[in-house]
Amino acid sequence: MNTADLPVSKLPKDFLWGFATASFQIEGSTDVDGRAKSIWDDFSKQPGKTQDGRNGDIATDSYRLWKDDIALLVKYGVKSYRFSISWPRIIPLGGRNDPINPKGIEWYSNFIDALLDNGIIPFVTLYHWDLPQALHERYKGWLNKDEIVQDYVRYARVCFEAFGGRVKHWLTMNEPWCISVLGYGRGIHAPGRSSDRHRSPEGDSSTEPWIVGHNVILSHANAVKLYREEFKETQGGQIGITLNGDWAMPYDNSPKNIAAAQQAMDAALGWFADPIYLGRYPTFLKKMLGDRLPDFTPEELRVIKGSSDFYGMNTYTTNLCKAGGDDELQAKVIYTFTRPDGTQLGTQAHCGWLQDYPDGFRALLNYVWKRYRMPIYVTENGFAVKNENSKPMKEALLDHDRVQYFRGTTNALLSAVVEDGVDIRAYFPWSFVDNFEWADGYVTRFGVTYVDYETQARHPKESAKFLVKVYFPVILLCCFLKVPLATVVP
Ligand code: GBH
Repeated sequence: MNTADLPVSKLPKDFLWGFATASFQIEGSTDVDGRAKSIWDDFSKQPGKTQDGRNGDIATDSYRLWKDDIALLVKYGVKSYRFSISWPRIIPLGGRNDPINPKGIEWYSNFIDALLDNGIIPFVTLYHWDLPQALHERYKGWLNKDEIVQDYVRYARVCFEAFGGRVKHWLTMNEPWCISVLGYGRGIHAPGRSSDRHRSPEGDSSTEPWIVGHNVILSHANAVKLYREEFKETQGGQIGITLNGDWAMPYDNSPKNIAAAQQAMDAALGWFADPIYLGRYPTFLKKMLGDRLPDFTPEELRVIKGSSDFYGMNTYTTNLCKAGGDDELQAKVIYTFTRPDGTQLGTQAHCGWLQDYPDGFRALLNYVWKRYRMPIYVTENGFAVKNENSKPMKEALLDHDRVQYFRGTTNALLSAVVEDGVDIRAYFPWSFVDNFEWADGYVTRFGVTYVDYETQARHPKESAKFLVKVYFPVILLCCFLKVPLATVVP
């Protein structure tokens, strides 16, 4: 390509990059310093809920080893670090009239200070799935609109007051789709509600996911309203939400499969992005659910529309979509990785839902940019190498498939910026360290750093070296020179 023909787009000078984690997946120390239980503590201890029967009691021990974690981030030279705050450490019983735990505040306060002392910008998620158990017991948590919105907003207020002088990048929620569908539809995440009585004694998968999604949107939007009205002027930060969404590609060129792919986008990503950025639920979702999809009042819509300063994107893979099936939780679409000619879309990861397909990432970035016209922060993106867990550590450190994955995605990201003109402002690979992978327990590893769970020792994998030594510097250079990555690194 003639570089003179390229658009002038480049990454902004303050482009943020670093790695991402979440409190329950790394912290451990679940019963110290006044923390109370989250829904994941109990859920992960019920028989059969995690693949290896293990839980988050120790995880990567990051609550105790936080200084080591920061030292490693410094060694990696990251510009920013994305982590989440544990609600049950800040307000153990969760509610708006429940006491605040000074020890919880103190821990995150020290952590944030240490990041800043080392020149690392904190990028903070308020809610990455660890709801205080007390709120679930008291009133069924996210199912109860009148209670949860007020309790969440109060929790957000406590965090803005305690940390907002230092934290300038806030995410209200991580992946409302997972909260709703996996927690209240499939029942494979806490609190494990589902119509499937083999899985769950209670729940209704035909209504609860959409009630929960609705209440998560309202909680998010009201926390943003609070931030903008009472904190933004003095603290000057940005606040938004991050959505999971994988690229949905038609299985073939038939009109019904092209329509199926759009349905899949509407029902997964559009479910949350359309109300938040466009002010309405997608038509397809309304049609599929009828009055099982709650309505927003006009006042609520005024709070919701425009309630995110950016588009937070978590994305991992691409699905080929075929019309058919009656699974509403999957938009009545059948997903596959096998093309019509029998070949696979990409390299298979350790987990069934993930294959490596960088063109899909570029297509998704373009789709989101065209549809919502918001600056994009990629807050998660990563790969689990097949059988990495059962390899000896030395072999696991040579995570070739993950290196390939990041080679592809960083290249795709750069093409989206430089060639397509998409406005991308951050990139956070998931994850900084191997960690508690929810229903997979410790069987699936997503880290660029290997964690030896016997000793808790951290060992950088090839992918970490690759990202910090080769790709991130090169990406910045390419953006400066406005040339595609491939011209510099074949
Ligand atoms: C992220 O979600 C999470 O934010 C993060 O905490 C987690 O560690 C990371 O993924 C890696 O898994 O086959 O029905 O079980 C990513 C979005 C959406 C990916 C649901 C897995 C599985 C659907 N996830 N998907 S199912």
